[in-house]
Amino acid sequence: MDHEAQPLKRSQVEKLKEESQYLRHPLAEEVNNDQPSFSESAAQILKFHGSYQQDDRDARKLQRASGGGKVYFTMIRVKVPGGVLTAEQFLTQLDLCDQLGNGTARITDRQDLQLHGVLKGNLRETIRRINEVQLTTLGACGDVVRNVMCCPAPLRHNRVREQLQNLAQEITRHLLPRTPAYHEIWLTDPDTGEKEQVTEPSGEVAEVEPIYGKTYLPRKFKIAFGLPDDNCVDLYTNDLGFLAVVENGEVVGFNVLVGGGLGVTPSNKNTFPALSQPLVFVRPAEVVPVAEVVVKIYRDYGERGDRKRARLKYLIADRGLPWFREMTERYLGRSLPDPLPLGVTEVDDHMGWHEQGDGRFFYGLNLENGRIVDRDAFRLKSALREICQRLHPSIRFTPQQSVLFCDLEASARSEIEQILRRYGVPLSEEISNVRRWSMACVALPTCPLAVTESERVLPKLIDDLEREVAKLGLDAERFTVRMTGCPNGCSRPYNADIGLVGRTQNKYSIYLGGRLLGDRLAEPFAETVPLEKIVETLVPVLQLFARERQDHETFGDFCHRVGVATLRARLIRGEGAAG
Ligand code: SRM
Ligand code: SF4
Repeated sequence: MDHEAQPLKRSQVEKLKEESQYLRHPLAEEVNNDQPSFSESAAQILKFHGSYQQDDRDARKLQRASGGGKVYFTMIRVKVPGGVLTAEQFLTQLDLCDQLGNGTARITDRQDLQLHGVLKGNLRETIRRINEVQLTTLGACGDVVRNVMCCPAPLRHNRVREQLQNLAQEITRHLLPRTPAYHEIWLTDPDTGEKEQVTEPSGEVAEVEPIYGKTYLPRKFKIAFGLPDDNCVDLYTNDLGFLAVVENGEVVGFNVLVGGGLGVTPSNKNTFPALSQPLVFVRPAEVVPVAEVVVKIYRDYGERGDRKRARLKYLIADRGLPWFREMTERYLGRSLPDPLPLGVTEVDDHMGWHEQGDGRFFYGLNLENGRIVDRDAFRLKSALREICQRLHPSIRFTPQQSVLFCDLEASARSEIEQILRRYGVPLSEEISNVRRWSMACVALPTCPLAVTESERVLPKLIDDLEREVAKLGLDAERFTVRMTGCPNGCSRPYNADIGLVGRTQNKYSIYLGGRLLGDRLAEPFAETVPLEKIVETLVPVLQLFARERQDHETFGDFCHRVGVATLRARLIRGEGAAG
């Protein structure tokens, strides 16, 4: 490590990581005690093992009134690289959410699966059973490489998707934390004494975590593989993106993009959302070594004193892209060619019925905000269970919180449709475009950082919005509506056509001018709009769009062309409503 890379000031989390002995202490001591919750230090280390300690924020008031404290539980994030899993693996997760969780699961917008409401006493069994079916939670959270995203569509008319998936799986394996602590804590029986046979790792960093070192990364790190004609992974929001260059049905290389990230801390004016920028071009064989190098530069030079400014995007903003390229080439030991002039032209959410190109079919089912639940007549969880049990499809999770049932015979179509109808689940084809392209983050009641609602209120907002959109004859339009319960940006609102960012209780900032392609940041249009006023604030903009759009112009492109500030000024003057 270069001497100028040595961090001067270190945050408390940095000290915890160092003292944890490769993510072991004090978690290992607390897992099996009879306390209902973890200490703050152990909860911090627990994140690296794929789990967050939370409490039910709806219940807080009641508990306070009855003189009780918070009732703690955990959320467990199961890592699913590229969103690929088997029906049996999926079924196991559905069993776990019923048997040891709160009866719901959630497909995330990074193709993972979350189990919610797992009590501390059930954590070991849950993680053990996840591992029993060859899935892991290791590194699903924490300051490491998170789930690697990749287009999930099983399109087999050429090798492109398979090549991307293979690389996503390879990078995942290569950059997985290697600490034995995970196995020791979750997968070793504490009663058999087998645990004692596991030796404490020596102080030799190279032996335990050759890539991460003993303090891991300064912050989370996100990687995705995308295609110019299908940016379904929202490539530009990742710390590191690989944009495929395709020739004659083969991936011949990638533009390497660096420095995407969306989290904002409004009290810190020095934080901002950023889209990644092209750095170099690499051949497929160089993807893994270059990813390792980028991770190592970030490890060595990323901010370790202030966690709010620790993401790669700030290192690149502070030092500049030329510096980052020079470092990449220095760490790699050779120079790399310039990136090709390449952008993205399309996004496919892969919903509905498709031929795979190998005689089989896949069906993309849109799950509203990824939440898997049985609620009254809407019995999505039961429907998913029955589809998996009867048809044994391969499963893929999408970066839009939805699911693909893959490798099906043509005859499966009517069976899937019948099952969905029987359980009151709308088919993707029956869902409006507005809903289909919407996403909400989790927010209340489990997310500790939420300042307001998101997942629980977006469906009703979409009901209202889809009516207005239909009235304007815009129902065939595709545009993204993404809502969060705080400015951290988990549903990626800052590059959406319409971004709704929770700012304080029941109030949201509205962002406009991003777009479905995901390659442009949105701009603030209105501040602290009450939830019930959001649709009426948007309608005049949609009216202007309906009247003034140019040929094939999308909503986001219209807002961007006219200018978000101009739109605001025109609406203040009362334009829009008068058709
Ligand atoms: Fe996120 C923190 C949920 C994708 C930016 N995110 C959280 C936590 C863990 C809250 C916490 O730290 O205690 C949320 C747990 C809620 C709960 O109760 O389950 C949470 N984030 C989610 C998920 C489940 C949202 C979803 O509806 O799908 C997504 C899980 C993805 C996964 O499987 O790994 C999720 N989060 C994202 C994304 C989008 C993406 O990665 O494509 C972003 C923006 C991109 C980025 O990273 O910049 C994102 N989450 C954040 C941030 C802001 C980070 C920053 O740089 O400032 C936080 C806060 C933090 O880390 O301190 C956060
Ligand atoms: Fe929680 Fe905020 Fe992320 Fe929503 S955006 S899940 S409220 S951290």
